[in-house]
Amino acid sequence: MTDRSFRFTHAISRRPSASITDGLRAVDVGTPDLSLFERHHADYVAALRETGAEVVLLDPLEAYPDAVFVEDTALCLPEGAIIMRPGAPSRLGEAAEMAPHLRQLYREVREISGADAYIEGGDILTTEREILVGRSARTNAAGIAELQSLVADWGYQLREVITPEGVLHFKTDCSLLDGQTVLATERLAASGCFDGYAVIHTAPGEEAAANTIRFNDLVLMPAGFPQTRDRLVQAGYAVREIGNSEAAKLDGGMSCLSLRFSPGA
Ligand code: CIR
Repeated sequence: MTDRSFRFTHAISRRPSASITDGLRAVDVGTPDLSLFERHHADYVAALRETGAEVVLLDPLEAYPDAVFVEDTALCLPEGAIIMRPGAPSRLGEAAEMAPHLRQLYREVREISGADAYIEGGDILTTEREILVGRSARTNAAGIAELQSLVADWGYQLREVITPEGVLHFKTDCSLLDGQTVLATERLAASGCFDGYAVIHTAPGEEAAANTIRFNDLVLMPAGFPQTRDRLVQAGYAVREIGNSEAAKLDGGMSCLSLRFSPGA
């Protein structure tokens, strides 16, 4: 077994724009504060860089309030990148904004192009052995089918899983910790989608801690979830807590804020 599911040479992140106040949200729990969001984002990028990776930091995109959540625009695999078709109409144009940056780093970039195909990166979890894709309000059957056809010749077989009702993305409720271990909410793990993996559950009441990222030697997790943090530390992970209060107002977590990859690995 290799560890290519969590070892990365590169990441791409985008600074939040002033238009972040218009970002999508399921429930309005307050307007995000741009300067605090910028500070959290800077801490996040610094932590990625600390692991030795090259982080491409893109300028804010005022025209797209949710553009800071770059993860939804692409799926990055060692063999190439796939440009997504976000299911939120206000976010569709973000994918074309990301494509040129990936073309600079990858030899092969493919695109989801079907007019009725929708898929967002937040619904895709790539593990050591497979790619899990959750159907959701943002990701439909046509999007999943087109993704499958685009990655088949690279040797990938997708597994369709369920994004729990009322949860934005599949990865809102889970994240990969290493080649065989995931962090997941109990409500998601109960679906059986992680049978065969070791599962660490978020602590009761701390479901919002599930969206972390394993990035090289660090696990970045949102600050404010001490019981889940302790579970990860006890399991031996090097945890870095990052302020996430402003992204959380827009249903965002750690994975949404970057694309992580090793082109040609
Ligand atoms: C949205 O609703 O699209 C954004 N406000 C949040 C996107 C979060 N992205 C992610 O979980 N991958």
